[in-house]
Amino acid sequence: MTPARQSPPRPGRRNARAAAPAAPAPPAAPAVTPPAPTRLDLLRTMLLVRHFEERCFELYSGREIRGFLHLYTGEEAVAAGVTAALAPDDAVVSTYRDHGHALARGVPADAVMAEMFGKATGTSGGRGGSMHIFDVSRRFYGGNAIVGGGLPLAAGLALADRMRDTGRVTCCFFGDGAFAEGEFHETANLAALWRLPLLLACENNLYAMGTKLAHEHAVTDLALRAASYGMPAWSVDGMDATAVALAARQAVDGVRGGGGPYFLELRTYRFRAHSMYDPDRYRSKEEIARWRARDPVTALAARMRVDGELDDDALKKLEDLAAREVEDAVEAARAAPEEPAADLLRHVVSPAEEPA
Ligand SMILES: Cc1ncc(C[n+]2csc(CCOP(=O)(O)OP(=O)(O)O)c2C)c(N)n1
Ligand SMILES: [Mg+2]
Repeated sequence: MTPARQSPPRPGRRNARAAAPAAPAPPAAPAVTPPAPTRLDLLRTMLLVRHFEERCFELYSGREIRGFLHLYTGEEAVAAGVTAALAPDDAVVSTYRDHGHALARGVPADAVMAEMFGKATGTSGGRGGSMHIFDVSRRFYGGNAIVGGGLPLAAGLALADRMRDTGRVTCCFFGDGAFAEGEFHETANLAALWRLPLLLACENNLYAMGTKLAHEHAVTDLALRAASYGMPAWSVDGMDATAVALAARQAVDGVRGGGGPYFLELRTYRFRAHSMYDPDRYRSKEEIARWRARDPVTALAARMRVDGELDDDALKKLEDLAAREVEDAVEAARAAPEEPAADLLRHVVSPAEEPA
């Protein structure tokens, strides 16, 4: 059932006292969905994310990366498949588990790694760290430490695009835990009511920190519940990159075509603990092993082998390339400068208030 189209509110009168920064101009031509990715494209992206994440695990253990760290290992097919359906002009809003989304979106590994190290060359100048990867040039609007916090931001981006008729789509990643938050339900309702160009990409990895899906949700079929807001909603095997890419493409086409929001429940699993602080005592070794046996990277490589698209040598070359890119990023991050103390107040107070 599709709700009647309602008009979004008109922007209010501008507050004369607050000199708002000029909004970036909308694109000259409407955004167009890119061609479908090849399996090789998907594999390359997943390998880069896998190597990046596993290297971060080591660097954190060696105390070179500090602060919070939430790894994406096991969920790579989701980031690779969903971002492949997006045009460069589309927007992405992420979570605190954001490195995989950023890398798949094309944010350079160098800039992401430098952010992990807190260096000035990082995507947020080293001020954000792991949870705050941000790159406006790729319309990658973060990284957000608040569970569900990206959802209303994504609705705002989508509303702006709808009002300007740009043809652009905003994709918002969030978890099964965020689905339980008010932000999700308010965003879903308004997005459906206003027919916003929004793709809601729910990464259902079965846990919100140590809380199992069934301990948090009275009805665990998330697509069924999302559909009740009046939007197409599908459950997809999030361990299968080609299945994710296909579903994402269909959903993005539907959104771009003016169909309002679409919801994808991507059924996946994180192989590592919630964060580096989590002793991971709420899951059995057998459960983790069962999911690891469905590793999305090995699964895709195996299917490509069977179809004669990949052999051991080619896979080794791809692995080496991904490892090299990550290692170069680590070396560059180690050598990069920290922000000088003199810049401490930059972005904290308005330039007029900054001490000379
Ligand atoms: C509003 C809010 N409540 C609680 C937290 C603490 N917290 C951090 S991560 C998390 C679990 C979120 O799980 P989910 O949305 O499923 O994402 P996942 O970590 O599984 O990717 C919680 C409760 C927070 N950061 N923000
Ligand atoms: Mg979760």
